[in-house]
Amino acid sequence: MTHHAFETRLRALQTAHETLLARPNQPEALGNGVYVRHQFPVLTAAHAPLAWRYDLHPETNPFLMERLGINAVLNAGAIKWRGKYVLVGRVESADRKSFFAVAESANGLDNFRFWEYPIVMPETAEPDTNIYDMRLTQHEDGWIYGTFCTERRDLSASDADQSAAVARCGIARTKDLVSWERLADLKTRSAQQRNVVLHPEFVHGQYAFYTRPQDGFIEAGSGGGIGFGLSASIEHAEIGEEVLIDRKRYHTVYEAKNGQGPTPLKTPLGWLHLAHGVRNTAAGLRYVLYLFLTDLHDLTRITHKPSGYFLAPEGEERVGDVSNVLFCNGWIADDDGQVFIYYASSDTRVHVATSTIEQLLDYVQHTPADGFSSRTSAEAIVALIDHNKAPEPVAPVLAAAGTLH
Ligand code: M1P
Repeated sequence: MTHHAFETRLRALQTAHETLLARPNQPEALGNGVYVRHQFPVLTAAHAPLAWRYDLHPETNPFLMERLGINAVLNAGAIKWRGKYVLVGRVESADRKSFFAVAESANGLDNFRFWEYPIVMPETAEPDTNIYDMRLTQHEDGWIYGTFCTERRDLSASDADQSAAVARCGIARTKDLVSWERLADLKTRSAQQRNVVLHPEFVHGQYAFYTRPQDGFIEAGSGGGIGFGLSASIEHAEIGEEVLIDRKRYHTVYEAKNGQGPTPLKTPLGWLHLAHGVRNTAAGLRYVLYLFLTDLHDLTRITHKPSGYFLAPEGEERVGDVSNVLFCNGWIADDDGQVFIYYASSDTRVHVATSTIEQLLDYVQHTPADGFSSRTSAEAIVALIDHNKAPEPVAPVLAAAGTLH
């Protein structure tokens, strides 16, 4: 390639990249009144800076070819930080390994730009093979914590089995999102853990964790659902007793397994949780997102849980490396009540949907709970039809169907 051709190709790459990053992200037209999706993903593999992927020197890369491919950007933790909307994305290289990288935007909707360098996470004495899905918690102790999955090969597996893995919860903390202090992995009685989230406040003077005990790497098995436990130490976090707060259940959207999403949001009515629920289908696992509310003082008590999903894969969200998946481990609530929900689709890209605390609380309070049968689903619709027929509806909509878990 001539010097001129190299320069022309470089300018074209830079223009395409800048056009992608700078494109405005419009809200969808109508929505469902609960949240508003936005037109474009906020982070994709193509958002990765050119300097991460290309050797930009004509002498060492005469064809200006991509040297290090990025496969996907997904499952991002989120935090409002120094006035910016900040995501810690799971960036997956072409070699399948994930790492974390910070991207920020001024408005939370578009123009997300990665910081110059990705995070090189310090390790424990037992090196990680793969790390992913960071939840960010601004804890009242003054630190920002990242809890994430650390995956290592299952050393008890035979040589023939190169897929067997052990998932544990890694913990790191920071004050600036640049320099991270790695702490010991969380210890629990479960063989494996994924989707572990640190609660932002002390509970009975201890650190509180949402957990997801599981028997195997993929199957939650007897793990049962989203758990909760306390640890006196964060440097050597260890949970003795795990209480199950949200169980998987037959013929629901969280029949096969579920997992806590981001750090719950404190509201006047309770702690608002976003979680993912998984069920099996002939086409494989389907991951959707759902909401529930727990008591402000008893964090193990669910007070409201709408039936079914809150957000499910739609349109292009349905297709990707692991199709039919929505996953969310980051949301941001602004002081004015605006909520930015950063969800990933099909393990490939990150999107944003916006709502408000007021709308989300209305949704969790007034959507009927699951009656766990076809009959109760039909009855909930009949109650709504009858309510809509009344000339002057005065009773709260759907009150007849009940809202308590
Ligand atoms: O592939 C879908 C998701 O699968 C896992 O989630 P869970 O532990 O609930 O099954 C995670 O690996 C997650 O990263 C991934 O998006």
